[in-house]
Amino acid sequence: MVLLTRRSDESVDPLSRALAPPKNESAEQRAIREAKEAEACRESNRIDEIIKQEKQAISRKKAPVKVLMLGQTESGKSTTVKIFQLSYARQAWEDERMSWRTVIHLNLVRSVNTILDALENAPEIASRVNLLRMRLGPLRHVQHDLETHLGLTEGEEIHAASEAGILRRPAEVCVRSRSGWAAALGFAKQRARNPGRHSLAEEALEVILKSRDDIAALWGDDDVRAALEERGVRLEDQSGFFLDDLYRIAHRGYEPTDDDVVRARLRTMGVQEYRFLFETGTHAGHEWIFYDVGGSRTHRGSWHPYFMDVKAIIFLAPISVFDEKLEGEAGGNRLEDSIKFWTTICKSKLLTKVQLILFLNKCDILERKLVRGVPLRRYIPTYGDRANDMPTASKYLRKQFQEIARKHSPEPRRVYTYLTTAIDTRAMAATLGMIRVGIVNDNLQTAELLR
Ligand SMILES: Nc1nc2c(ncn2[C@@H]2O[C@H](COP(=O)(O)OP(=O)(O)OP(=O)(O)O)[C@@H](O)[C@H]2O)c(=O)[nH]1
Ligand SMILES: [Mg+2]
Repeated sequence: MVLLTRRSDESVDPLSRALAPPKNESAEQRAIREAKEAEACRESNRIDEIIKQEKQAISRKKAPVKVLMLGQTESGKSTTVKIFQLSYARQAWEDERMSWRTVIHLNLVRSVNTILDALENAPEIASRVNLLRMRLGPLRHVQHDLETHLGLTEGEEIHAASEAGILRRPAEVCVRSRSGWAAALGFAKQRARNPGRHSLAEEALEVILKSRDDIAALWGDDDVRAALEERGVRLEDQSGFFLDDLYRIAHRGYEPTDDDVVRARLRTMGVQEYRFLFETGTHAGHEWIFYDVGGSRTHRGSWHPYFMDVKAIIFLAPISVFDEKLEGEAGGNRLEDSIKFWTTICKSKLLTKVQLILFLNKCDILERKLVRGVPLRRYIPTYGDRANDMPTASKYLRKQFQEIARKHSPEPRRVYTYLTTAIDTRAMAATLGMIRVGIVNDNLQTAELLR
């Protein structure tokens, strides 16, 4: 019996014994001891919490933040990714700057060829304009040469890119590599190193330089402007419009500015991936991956695999397109197409946990159209007698998009909506800055409040 008792004493954990209250402890001593123990416990919990948060931060750092850009073609997806690059991957931006030169020259030539196309069946134009048209004929070849220089021949890509277009709109230059526009621009660089190919781009530039005054005369001609107006061709509102910067851009020493690069048009084909690694700041070491998809309807099927793993979707709906038709034979209203697409995304059960960010884009063009007096209600009868101005129209459209999300989402969810002009570099960078913090912290509500 004695032996058993002794064994039992020995089996007591030495730590517990050390922590056990002293024998003969007074009530006062006990109260002091318990208070100290409680304080120690609180401190320990606090340290545990800090360690847990640090662990979470580390694992968050390791897992890249994936963002999917969605929206119809020309909605501004690639432009938004460019602004992100401009803001947070400055080195890559600088490395690519000069490669955009050829794309911008091509954009310029494309605008001229659009005018020439529009004038083809314009018997009313004066003989001086006809003369200009003949003199500018070689720019058709220049377009082809620049497309070749950028790795686009008359193959499948061009065919897919042109897809009829608005009337006989010239084919757009496009990029279809998974590694983004860098690949197409890299292709241009590679060709520049090859003397034979290099001369192709240089020769194209020489023709543009020789045609400069004729281009200026064509674009400045009142009859030409009237003919374009009559045919509903508004080049200023089209992508990659550089005619107003002709003498600055058509120049041997031309270096694209940040704004030029943002405004340059390079159509996306397929799905491209852009990786950004933050080098400094609170998010140093953090990697972001943007999936930028080609928005034309023929490409929408290829997006699904990218839905799975993304933290956020930035959906761009260009709200200026209320009076525009879809490209190609499908026809239909472009705003309606955007709304249908938005509805599909809101309905998706796969995406209920993904943060949805909506950019109602191209507000600058919308405002210009409304100021010109293009009536919104002609295209959207439910707009009724509301004022045909920017504050009323943007509020109305915002409400419609939000209402779709409310009605069609499988679960109640918050959609973070912004009125944007993606080519307004500064404002867009500020918006993306807020969103970036919101996405990382799963707290877009704060980002919204910061507006
Ligand atoms: N005026 C104006 N132009 C814009 C705006 N956002 C984009 N653009 C221009 O519109 C054109 C098309 O933009 P992108 O970003 O290439 O469009 P996208 O959605 O990537 O198009 P796809 O690659 O065909 O799917 C570019 O020339 C942009 O500079 C905007 O808010 N206002
Ligand atoms: Mg694109």
